[in-house]
Amino acid sequence: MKVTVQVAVEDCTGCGACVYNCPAKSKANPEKKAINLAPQFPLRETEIENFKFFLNLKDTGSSKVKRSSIKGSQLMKPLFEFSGACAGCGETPYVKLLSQLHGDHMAVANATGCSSIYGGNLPTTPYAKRDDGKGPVWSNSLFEDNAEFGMGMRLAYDKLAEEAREALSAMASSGKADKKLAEDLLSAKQSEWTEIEQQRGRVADLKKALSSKKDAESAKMLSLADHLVSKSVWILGGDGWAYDIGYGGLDHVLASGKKVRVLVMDTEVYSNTGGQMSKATPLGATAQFAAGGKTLPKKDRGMIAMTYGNIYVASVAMGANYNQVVQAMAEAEAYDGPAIIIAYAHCIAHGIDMRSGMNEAKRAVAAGRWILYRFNPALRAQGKNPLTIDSGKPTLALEEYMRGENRFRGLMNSNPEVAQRLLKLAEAEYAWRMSVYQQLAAMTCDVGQKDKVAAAA
Ligand SMILES: Cc1ncc(C[n+]2csc(CCOP(=O)(O)OP(=O)(O)O)c2C)c(N)n1
Ligand code: SF4
Ligand code: SF4
Repeated sequence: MKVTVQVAVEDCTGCGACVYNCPAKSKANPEKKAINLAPQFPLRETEIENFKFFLNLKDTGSSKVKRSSIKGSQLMKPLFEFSGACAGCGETPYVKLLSQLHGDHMAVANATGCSSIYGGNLPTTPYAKRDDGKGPVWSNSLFEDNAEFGMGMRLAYDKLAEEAREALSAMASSGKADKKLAEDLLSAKQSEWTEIEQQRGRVADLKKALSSKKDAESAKMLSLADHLVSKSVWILGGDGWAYDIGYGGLDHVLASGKKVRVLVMDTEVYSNTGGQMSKATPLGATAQFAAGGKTLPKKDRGMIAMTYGNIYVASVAMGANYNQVVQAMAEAEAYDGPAIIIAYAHCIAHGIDMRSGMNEAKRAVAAGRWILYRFNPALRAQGKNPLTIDSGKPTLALEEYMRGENRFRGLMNSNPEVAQRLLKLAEAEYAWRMSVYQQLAAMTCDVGQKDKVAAAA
């Protein structure tokens, strides 16, 4: 397969991330890559035309690719584009990927924070739609109640789907709707995106049949028909929301057992208000309100969610393992219950060269500071250990990693004694945390659940 990457040159922020991360170098001149930065003029003139041509290409991606793979997902049209985030932001790649995987039937509840600002720079929006008009719906709620806001969306969708199903059953029984079509609509599996597309086809058939009818029952069914297609509610926000201000509500919503998915973009500070310390700020980092370096460890948000046992939990870092992020987003979507993904997101507040943000994520994982894992309760029911650790043993000294980011290095320069003490505490903390996770992942989990779960079904 041949692929062309077409840059929307008028919207390129010049962040340089694509060039930095591009693995394809010219043999003759390693400085030259498959994608390179150059002054906008005169390139802009020709590239505007090329981009117009690109936009007019028919989108054939969805039927031919395996969406839940790295390559397949990247051939899907992003339904999140041209946001107002900082150049090279570490949050937006997660939202873009999510929109490629599930955007066509996704409803987003967005906590206030950077993601609500770049995600809702009204009157424009970076959220987009497919050629057939399908795309994410999005709304923003308060910093302190966004999980509850998403839960409200879930309950509303569930209620509308229930009403639609009841109305269709009644019409099929009274002969006002085609029995076979109604049966297919009511029994359709919709866990795979291909199944969702098939259901859309059936809904279109139903709507066509109803459109010529004038009675009130048909009109009601017509207004409810789209709710026969399953909707995926994704609750998005930053660490300030998920670890601190919205924590109680988020815990409540996760404990409800409802099918909601949560994506925490963890920049480890309150980014949107200038980088204040949150409970996600790592030990030894400086931030606003932690000018002398944070002396306490990062809250383990994922571990808290795992203690419930029935919540899908993943910890991911795109720059360290792209595949694992795609896998986690696909598994969270497929899981029949609540799910939370905690995603490492680099940010201008970290004091790094933003071109290299993906590499910083890789370094955080290599230093053992960020563990990649997936906890899938579906495995528990099979007597298997639900926890899979996706990152290996640390290969990078913590001190070396810390020297690479201003948020740690600042303290190393200004107060080396305190920095050394915090470094030792951090080394102990990460070794302990890794050991706990490894032991949990090695546990024997077959204690007869399989039979008990089967008996309860
Ligand atoms: C109750 C409340 N307190 C403070 C604010 C101001 N505020 C808006 S966004 C924000 C920071 C959000 O941080 P985080 O959740 O980590 O998201 P990020 O900006 O890092 O993506 C704050 C403090 C607010 N909107 N509501
Ligand atoms: S990654 Fe950055 S430099 Fe590359 S095309 Fe996108 S905005 Fe432009
Ligand atoms: S402040 Fe950080 S999280 Fe917010 S848009 Fe900028 S880089 Fe992204």
